This record gives sequence, C-alpha cells and structure tokens, in this order.
Amino acid sequence: MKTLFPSLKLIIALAAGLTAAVAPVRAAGPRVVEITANDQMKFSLATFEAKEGEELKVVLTNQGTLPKEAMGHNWVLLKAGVDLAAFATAAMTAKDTDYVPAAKKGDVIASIPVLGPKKSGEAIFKAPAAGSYTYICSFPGHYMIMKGTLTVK
Ligand SMILES: [Cu+2]
Repeated sequence: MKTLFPSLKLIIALAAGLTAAVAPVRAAGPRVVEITANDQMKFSLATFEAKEGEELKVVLTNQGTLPKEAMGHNWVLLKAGVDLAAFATAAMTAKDTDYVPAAKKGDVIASIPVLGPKKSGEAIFKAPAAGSYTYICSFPGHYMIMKGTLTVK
C-alpha cells in the first residue's frame, strides 16, 4: 500500500494537469468585442483591431432608456470602399430590415439588428482582409456620430 500511494498521487496530478491543458481549448472561440450604445448616440468603441481571418463576436448593448422607435441602435460593418452617405440614405427607409437596405446587403460584412433599451445583440464573423472598415449605426440620423473603424492587420 505504501508503494501504491505515491503513484496514485501521480495519476491524480496528471489528470489535473490534463484537465488544465484541455480547458483553454474548450474555451476557445470567437474573440468577444463588447460595444455599448446610449441615448447620447455614442458607441463606446470608436476603434478596434483584429487580425485577418480572426473569428470575432461583436456584442452590442443599448444602455439607453429611450424607446426603440426613437433611439434604437444597430451595428453595421461595411465593406471597404462603400459609399457611406449613399448607404445611410438608403438605410433610412429600410425600417423593416433593421435599417440594412435589402438592395445594399452586398455592402455589409456583418450586422446586428436594431436594439431597444437594455437589449443586446451579436454578430459572429471572420475579420476580412487587412485594411480599414467603417462600422455605423444606420438608424436614421445616427451614422454621422455613431461611427467607428475596425482596423484589420
Ligand atoms: Cu444609433
């Protein structure tokens, strides 16, 4: 029994080590980027960075209290070279599709639907090729202020 005891201890130690080694793999997934929006029409993040091909999960939370119809916020990541003003203008009349105009879906890399107060939404996507990408809230009248840049390296 005295000789068995140390080996049992070793097995337990090994098992613990294995669990520790496996845990980070299980936790792996898209990197979470949290952005908040508020009644002052502000995104908490004006910029963030990513690596090409990196899996990202952007979580948008509307921290405001005003009703969705008056102060809803979405998050729309646009492809490079998209005419921002043209997109935003078309978005104004696209309420039924959360202000992402059907005709301009091809301009969008990822988006989160319009959120009312205290609501959260998310978008999971792969970071595009290296470059600068604009994200906006396309709720009517918001994009001039609610705007940020994703820099992919
Ligand atoms: Cu907004």
